[in-house]
Amino acid sequence: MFIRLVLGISVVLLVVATPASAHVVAAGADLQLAQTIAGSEVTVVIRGTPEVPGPLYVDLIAHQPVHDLTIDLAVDGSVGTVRFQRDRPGTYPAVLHVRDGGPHELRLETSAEISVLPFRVQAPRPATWELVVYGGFGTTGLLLAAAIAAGARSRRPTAVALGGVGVVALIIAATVAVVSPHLGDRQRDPGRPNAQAFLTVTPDRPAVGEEFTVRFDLVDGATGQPADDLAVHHAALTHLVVTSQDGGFFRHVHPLRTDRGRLEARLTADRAGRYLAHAEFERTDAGGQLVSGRFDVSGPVPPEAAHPAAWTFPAGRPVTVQVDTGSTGLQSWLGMPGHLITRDRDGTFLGHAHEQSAMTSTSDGTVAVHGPELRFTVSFPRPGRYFGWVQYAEDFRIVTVPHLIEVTP
Ligand SMILES: [Cu+2]
Repeated sequence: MFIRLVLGISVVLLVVATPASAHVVAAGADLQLAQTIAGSEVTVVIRGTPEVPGPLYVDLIAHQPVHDLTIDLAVDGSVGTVRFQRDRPGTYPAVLHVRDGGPHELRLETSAEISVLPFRVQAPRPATWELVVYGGFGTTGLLLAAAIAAGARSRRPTAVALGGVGVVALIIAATVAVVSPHLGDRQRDPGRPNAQAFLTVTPDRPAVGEEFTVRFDLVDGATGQPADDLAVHHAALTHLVVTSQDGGFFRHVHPLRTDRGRLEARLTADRAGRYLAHAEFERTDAGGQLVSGRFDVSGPVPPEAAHPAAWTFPAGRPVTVQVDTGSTGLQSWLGMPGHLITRDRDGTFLGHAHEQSAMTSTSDGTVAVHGPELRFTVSFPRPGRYFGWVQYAEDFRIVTVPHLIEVTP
């Protein structure tokens, strides 16, 4: 009977426990999301909120090029405004207000663009299991003290009854204490399929120098509904890499979520020809995905793209390359000191490596990036010519250095 009671309480707790989410904003745990807004790389930092209802601190970290731009923010009906100033990169703070814990949406709006970012506020109150554990141990202590007192007065039946109830409380508290580390874990859903991605480019054949929109619509392959459950993956909902086939054009941007399952970025091409769009994202509980599409840009045929530095590697073997940035003031971008994106000539292969060794977390929670060298370990499955782009942040500017990579048999 006691065991049934204990199991019953455990089941109830499993049902009421809040599922873990990749978008959780809790006290002391900030959420970082990269967004490309009006051509600027912006890191949206939603600070862990100390209490609900209470203030929600949102920082927009703008990277160069920064233009004069007004961004309206809204959450839970509270609004704020941030005004970027031309050539003034850095942190632009805003204070909003949240009424309660649970799922929320942060809306960012400019005169031309809208993005809606889902996140979850974890209310900083004790979890149910904590109340049961502490309550159970507290009750045990009181009851056992009472039992001892009754025993001392030779009231044996009372002592036995109090002691028995005390033992039950102890069992419940101990059981919950043992299982509680697992209560917050969401059951992994192995059946969730990859999203199907549909690329739309508007206009469908952009011209050189003309702004166009790249849109990926993500659809759940099983239900046909928008796949709108993206986890935060390397500090963004989606990483979009758009390159020209000849490697001369490269943009790594972070599309806006303009609708359920819809991600959009605006770009301007500088050369005609075939282009490739690769999007990297991760559905919650479904693992990472890389999807791609192609489109053409019209205009005069450009001269062959120049890739100044060249590396030569053997195929099929990991190699570590060292890049000297010449800077000791590197900043973390997308949670890493450096990124190396690689692509083969026809675009069927896209690789993304990170430099992590140059970064350390300091005791106050900030990230220190050492320089000036960045190291990347990469391997290429097949021989051939590849393009590589090293990216890092310095003085709130994203630096991109193209490389040509010859992979030998
Ligand atoms: Cu990215």
